[in-house]
Amino acid sequence: MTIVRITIVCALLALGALPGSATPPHFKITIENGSPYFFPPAATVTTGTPIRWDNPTPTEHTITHDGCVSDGPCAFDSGMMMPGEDYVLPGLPPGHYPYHCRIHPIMRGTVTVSDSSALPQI
Ligand SMILES: [Cu+2]
Repeated sequence: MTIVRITIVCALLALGALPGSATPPHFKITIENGSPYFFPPAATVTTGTPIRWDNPTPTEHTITHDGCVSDGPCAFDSGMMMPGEDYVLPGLPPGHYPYHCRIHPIMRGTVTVSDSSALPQI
């Protein structure tokens, strides 16, 4: 019985480690202590691609769409991201999304989402 359980766990781990066709891989953006603060600062993804921001810095940050603090609409706002945390945004509709950090307004980046049929798959 134990061997069966171990086999199942190993199979599940193997499946989890492999990129699945149903779940597109994350596009990763890393928060940095210095300029440009978000790397890459200008990200281009296709619709349906989740975007993940990692915060390896020792500071709290937010990932806030500019629309959330101007006339809107507000497409996304991570809330407070503590050091070591990440924020995953599911796929966005096509568009241009400038964003910033509420705590450090000098931190700015953009996400451009293109129709997946218009760009070749990476
Ligand atoms: Cu910040």
